Amino acid sequence: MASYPARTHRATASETSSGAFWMVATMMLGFTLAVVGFFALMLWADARESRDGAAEPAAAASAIPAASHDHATDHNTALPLNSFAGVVPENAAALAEAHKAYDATLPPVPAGDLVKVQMTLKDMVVEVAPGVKYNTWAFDGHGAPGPVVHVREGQTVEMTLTNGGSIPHSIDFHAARIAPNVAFRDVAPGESFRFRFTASDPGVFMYHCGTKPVLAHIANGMYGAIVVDPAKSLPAADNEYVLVASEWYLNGDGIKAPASLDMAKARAMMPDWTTFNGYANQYVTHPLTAKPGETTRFYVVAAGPTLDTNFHVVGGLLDRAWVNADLTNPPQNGVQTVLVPAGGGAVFDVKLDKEGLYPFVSHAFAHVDLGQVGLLKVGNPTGTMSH
Ligand SMILES: [Cu+2]
Repeated sequence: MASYPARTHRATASETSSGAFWMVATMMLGFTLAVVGFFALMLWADARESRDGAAEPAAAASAIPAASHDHATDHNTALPLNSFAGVVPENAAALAEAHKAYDATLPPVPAGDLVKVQMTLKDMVVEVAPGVKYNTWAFDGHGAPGPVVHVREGQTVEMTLTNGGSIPHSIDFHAARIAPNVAFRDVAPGESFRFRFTASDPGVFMYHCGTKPVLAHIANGMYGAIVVDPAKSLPAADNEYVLVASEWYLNGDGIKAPASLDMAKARAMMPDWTTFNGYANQYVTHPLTAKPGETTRFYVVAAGPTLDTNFHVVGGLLDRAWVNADLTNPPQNGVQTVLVPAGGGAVFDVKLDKEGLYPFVSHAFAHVDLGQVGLLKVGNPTGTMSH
């Protein structure tokens, strides 16, 4: 049997001198790096100073109304960014009470094989929170979101888009299988454009303006939901509500004068308000309703423009969850929170047997803090919700 004695290593004269060489070389290299590092630091400080200097005209530019493309394509993202989160006038509670909440009720499906949808775009001021005004580019003069479109699988949608705004816009339906360069093309101000698509896939889908920069067009309120019922009906639900989640990026508090888009904050994903159906906390003041034991169906779209929504009902479970709004497969059952990605949707059934106030939220709690919370009022409970 062969044996393998342990090998020891003894430095030879030539190895010793080469070791000394490497030691000196390493020291030299270290010194060089220190010098280069120092100069790099100086250059960085210099660049930072000149960038800070450039921030002033950029801040002035942010006062330009949202309808300006120059502002939307301004790539300044200098920090710090001013937050207007939670800034409301003193009479906010009264204003919230007086606000007419966006009707979340799912409208009925029109009869016939062809569903004609007509929207006229309009530049308009809306409120995104009590007393907080914002310059939107709105689909169909509704503010944001645009109207809910409700069709059945197999129906044809004929969309007529009239641009009553001041810059080009378009409409992109996620429910459509269609060449976008044709159907989702820009429509110039004063012009109309019509296209058709067949609603071949059931679910709840986002629609939005797809004109560049899309971030600015969606952030300015150009989004909505289309619900496509499956040909084979879902289990019956007693109440059906549509919630479009989105976030707002303001260049001012919007109290004295309407705010416009702060593109730097949109890029930095630093919203001032996050909402269901365009207005912070509106269903806290004006809750959605159900009776004890009823099944309530939520069609949820996360319009973004960038942030997801983590849908959750406090005090309940999502009894049925059609994740990603895939209505062709069985739902998941009894789940707590489901991610609705930006640009995506999901359908949830919630059955609540006990009378009470049940908050529905994005469980990413910064969103709740910024306004993405509502209440489902089951029965006629007494008292208020403490959180
Ligand atoms: Cu647009």
